[in-house]
Amino acid sequence: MTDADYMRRAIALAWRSAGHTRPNPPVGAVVVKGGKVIGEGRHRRCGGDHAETAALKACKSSPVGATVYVTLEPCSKPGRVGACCDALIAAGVKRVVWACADPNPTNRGRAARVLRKAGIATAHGICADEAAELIIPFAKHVTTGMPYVTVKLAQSLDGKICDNFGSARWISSERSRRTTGRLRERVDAIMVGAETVRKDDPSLLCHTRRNDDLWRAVVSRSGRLPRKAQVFTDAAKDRTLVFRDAAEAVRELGRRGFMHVLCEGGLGLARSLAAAGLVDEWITVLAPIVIGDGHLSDAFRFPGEDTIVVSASCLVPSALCGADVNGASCLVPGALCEAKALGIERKQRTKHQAPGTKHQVLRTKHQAPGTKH
Ligand code: AOF
Ligand code: ZN
Repeated sequence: MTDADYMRRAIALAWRSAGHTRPNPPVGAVVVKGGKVIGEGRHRRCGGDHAETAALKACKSSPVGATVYVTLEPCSKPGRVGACCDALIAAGVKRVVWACADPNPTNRGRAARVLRKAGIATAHGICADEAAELIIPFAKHVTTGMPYVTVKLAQSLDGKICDNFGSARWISSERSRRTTGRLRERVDAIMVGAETVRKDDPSLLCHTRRNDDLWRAVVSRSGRLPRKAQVFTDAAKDRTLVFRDAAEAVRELGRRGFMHVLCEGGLGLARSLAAAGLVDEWITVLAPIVIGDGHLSDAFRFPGEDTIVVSASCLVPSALCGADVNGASCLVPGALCEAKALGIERKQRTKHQAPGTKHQVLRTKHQAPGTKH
């Protein structure tokens, strides 16, 4: 077993906490001695033990002289709980290995100095990219106070947005539903527009996670919403918030410590978020059907007119990518991008060509860094 093998174990542990730790990061740790794992742990919720402390407490034998693998740079300043560097020093470990630096300015870049001063060997950067994926929402929130916003919308091959759950249900496959369900597992709140609540009355909960910390946010300009809707009457009704304005909703969720917000429709809400520059990640569920009602449709048209969706699979955890077989839908990860950055001239567009269609993107001279087609 190598350092990377143990670190991957710690990363896997940390993923189990994703969606449950706000405003703290999901973190995992493994304690190894004599080539054996003697303890492992993860940060389960804010206010609870940090991963290192949980792993040290779980040790089956003495951690003196052990190596500790942790997905994030250990904290060195006490917060709600004591500093992990102090706990590691007190436990008598010999070496501490972490994957990526803590983006929190309070702790960032301090652990190596603190631990080395206490005679503990350190190493970092092991599986750094994989571990950084874990904390993308935390990193944004802790540095800006704003949540990381993922928009997920379903569309047909002819770019017809299927922005209500009723129609999305018949176009998306079992597998794509499972994959997007996995997305609900790791977010802090799910946001929808009022129309979605009126038309589809979704629960917006997740069947494969503990839902006691998953919130729902409904954006309704009028505030007129059906009082009998599931989000206002089910067991989780105390975790439903109503906002009048999309941008204000995102800001307020950030203030309340929400790190990752998933917008699941409708198109109007997605447009408002895009117009306010608040979309960090865009996932299209592409259903292998043509709805075709005579219009070339709206899937690629966004506020400002020069904003389009580009596919960029590097922007989302690789676990979320993947195409279905046998005619089922696939997920197309992407982001919003200025058309100009792709070298697309607006005047090139004809009436019958939606901006950002594959055809046009392929003709462009300059591609945005990191985009894949
Ligand atoms: C770690 N291991 O498991 C976590 C860390 O308020 P506190 O005391 O919980 O501290 C929160 C900060 O500690 C958080 O912003 C981040 O910098 C770090 N979180 N650090 O070494 C952990 N959860
Ligand atoms: Zn800590």
